[in-house]
Amino acid sequence: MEKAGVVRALRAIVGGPHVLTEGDLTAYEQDWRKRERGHALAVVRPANTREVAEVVKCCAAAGVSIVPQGGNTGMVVGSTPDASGTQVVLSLQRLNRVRVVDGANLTVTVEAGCILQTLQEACEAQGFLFPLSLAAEGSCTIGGNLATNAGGTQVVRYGNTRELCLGLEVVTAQGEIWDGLTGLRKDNTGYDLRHLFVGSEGTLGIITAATMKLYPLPVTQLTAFAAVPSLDAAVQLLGLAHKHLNAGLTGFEVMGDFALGLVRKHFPQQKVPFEGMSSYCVVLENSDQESEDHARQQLERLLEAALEQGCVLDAVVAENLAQARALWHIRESIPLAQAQEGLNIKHDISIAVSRIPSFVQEADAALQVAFPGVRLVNYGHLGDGNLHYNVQAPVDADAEVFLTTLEGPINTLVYALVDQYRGSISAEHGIGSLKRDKLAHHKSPVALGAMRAIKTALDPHNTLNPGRVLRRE
Ligand code: FAD
Ligand code: 2HG
Ligand code: ZN
Repeated sequence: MEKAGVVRALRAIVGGPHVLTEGDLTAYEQDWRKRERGHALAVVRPANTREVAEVVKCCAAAGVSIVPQGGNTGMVVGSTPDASGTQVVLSLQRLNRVRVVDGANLTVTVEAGCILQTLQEACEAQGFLFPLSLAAEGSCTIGGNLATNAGGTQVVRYGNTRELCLGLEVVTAQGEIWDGLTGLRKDNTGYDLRHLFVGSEGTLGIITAATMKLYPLPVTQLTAFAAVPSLDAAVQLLGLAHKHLNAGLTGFEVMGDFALGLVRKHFPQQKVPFEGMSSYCVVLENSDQESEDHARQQLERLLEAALEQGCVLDAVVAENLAQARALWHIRESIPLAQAQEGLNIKHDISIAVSRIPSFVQEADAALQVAFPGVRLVNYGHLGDGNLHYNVQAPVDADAEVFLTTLEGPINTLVYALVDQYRGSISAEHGIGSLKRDKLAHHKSPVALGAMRAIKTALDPHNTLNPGRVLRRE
């Protein structure tokens, strides 16, 4: 079918106004990091699961490939079309209802295009916590979170999106609908399809709804911001925090001094504590079901022990919610400050927590020898062993030229070291197209073979997000 025929057929399914072919489509065609700008045959915005299934059938019959898209906040160029003008962007934005908050079973069933923050607020309004939290929560969608198995800042206590997911509704590459929304916590009836679709980045099926776990709202949440003398000390502090706070430890983030310097530079209205005092700072959170006094006592005991052991130089504990938000806001502003500073190279890596300090020491030294002047923006979810070990061009270099010439060699150096440490080259952002060719080098042939077999079995005609995660065959 020629292009006009496909557009006509799609309009018949979702209605004319929801098939976009003209005007400014930047929000759908360019990735958040501005790494690539594609061109879509059309952007299609179905209203419900049935329409998604019809759109998929229509595209499959016409041999048109589909790029599923949620909030388009992904970090690895996975949700935008290629430059061919032949792919349909299937936006889930209109499937945005919270279907049911089921307090009796501590679950929420929600449609894929629901904005994460909207979901958090809907659950909170009914007295429940939906704990997934990331700086993009005002624009990313729960479907995108599931498709990337997003992490964020509460993983140390609640796990990543996969661990929060009890069931899915999915439209397959053939346009069939799989209803797996039972919400059961135990169901060992063969292969768990949910785990195939979570983290599959739109390559195996289109997630249209999900049933997720809920938790009771904590009685209180206290946030501390601490200057630590070294990364080693941050790891030592993490050990103490586990011991003193146990399940109360709901966040533990590390931030290098250069990363915090970018926040000071680009968001001068924010008050970032401890300037010039230390090479790293930590933000940590204690959630408690007892009382604010209890939580404060626990936190103070932890910080006293840490000061005594020399793994904290100084610390502040937020006095109220506004102060806590301001401290978290500093951490959450780092990716935005980095974007303001210019194009950069991201390494979203995970390594066993105890080995992170020696990894960073080796990587910092090797990068400065091989690429003098590079600026290292190191921060992340230390509680999960997940660093954003990012590289910014030297101060007077052209960032675009820097990336074109040095991204490959810099990635090779960093990822070789990640392999030596038996780490992962993608802790939470996924593979998309940016890391696809690296995956082929860093994943075992056995695992890659199994992944290809799964893709071929579920999507034999490569309709769904072709060329993402795995190379097109
Ligand atoms: P999109 O970007 O639209 O899509 C991401 C991938 O999922 C694409 O491959 C797309 O095809 C696929 N997809 C989207 N929706 C569906 C669906 N319904 N069915 C099937 N496939 C689908 N990530 C983290 O893990 N942790 C963080 O702390 C974090 N912080 C961030 C902070 C900022 C400021 C920004 C900009 C991003 C951050 N991210 C983080 C990355 C990003 O927000 C997450 O990957 C998020 O889960 C993507 O959701 P989205 O709705 O924007 O998905
Ligand atoms: C975060 O933790 C995000 O802030 C973004 O995962 C990381 O920009 C990055 O490198
Ligand atoms: Zn992150």
